[in-house]
Amino acid sequence: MRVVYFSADQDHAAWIPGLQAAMPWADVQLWQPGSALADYAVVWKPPQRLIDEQTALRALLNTGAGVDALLQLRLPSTVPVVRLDDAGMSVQMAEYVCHAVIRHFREFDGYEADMAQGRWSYRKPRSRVDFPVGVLGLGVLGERVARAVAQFDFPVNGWSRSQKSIAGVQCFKGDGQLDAFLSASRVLVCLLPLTPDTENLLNTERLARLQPQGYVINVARGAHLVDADLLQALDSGHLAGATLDVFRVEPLPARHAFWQHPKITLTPHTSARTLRSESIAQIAGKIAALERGEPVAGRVDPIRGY
Ligand code: NDP
Ligand code: OXD
Repeated sequence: MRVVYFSADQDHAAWIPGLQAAMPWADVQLWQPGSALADYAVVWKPPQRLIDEQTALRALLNTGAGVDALLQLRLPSTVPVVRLDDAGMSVQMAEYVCHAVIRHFREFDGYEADMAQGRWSYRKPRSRVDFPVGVLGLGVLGERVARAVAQFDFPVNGWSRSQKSIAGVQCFKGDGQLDAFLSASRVLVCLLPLTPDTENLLNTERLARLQPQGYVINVARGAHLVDADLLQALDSGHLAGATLDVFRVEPLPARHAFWQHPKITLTPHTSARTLRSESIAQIAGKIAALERGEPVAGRVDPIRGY
């Protein structure tokens, strides 16, 4: 069996030996224009040329959870697309989001600023019932995040396409319940896949539905959020702040207004990293299962876009 690997930004010198060791039965090669036909392609943001040339693929395996970049390409409808599911990312997301929620709720950013000025001062304790957290997307990552936040006794809401039932989380579903979900939430966490239905979802109208002094945490994709609408909601005082890990253009352009905004905390798309050894083990397991004709988790539905 032949497997080709290509990534726009991962270190192929580490991935290829790792994939080869996990699949001793396969010949794993870096994809280059003109590479021999393979049975499987393991990819992150591949060029259209890889898809066009590799006409014998039995599956495309995405080395990330989000498939928005891959689904931009013209893909043959007969080749299944399989994404990473979890592979060590959900615990990282839970850490990141809990950290951002607690930092805001406990005003640790304010304490850091005070202490840096040599000021020893206390803030009035706030009540967590006044900080309901809404998680957009209750999939592999969103559900883990919602459960983790609920462990700190915050009221937690979740929104997904299909109805969910998660202990400690009030679950809303579909477009018809989005407004009710937003008005029940003060802190909003985005963990949706980027699809035509979710692009630009976080606009002026939706942000205005959040409770006053709302807070936005975007860890999904930059294009879920309308940048100018977030800035306006922050500057009008309706929103108290935002923590952003993902951006429409990455790296975030040097002149972007987010860099200097006093109410915005930035990180460089690092909330949940692809962990190489976990991901390779999962991908090798999925290829073996596909070869045996068994179903695999993380199979993407190209019509719904995730
Ligand atoms: P999943 O596919 O497991 O979950 C997606 C969730 O979103 C599901 O609950 C789904 O609903 C819901 N959803 C999708 N479309 C809609 C819609 N139109 N209306 C309402 N709900 C919708 O994905 P993951 O949890 O694994 O990953 C989520 C995203 O996180 C990825 O797509 C990626 O963009 C991002 N990500 C970011 C990383 C980072 O470092 N910043 C790292 C990894 C991922 P239902 O359950 O009903 O289908
Ligand atoms: C992913 C990501 O989708 O890293 O896995 O953003």
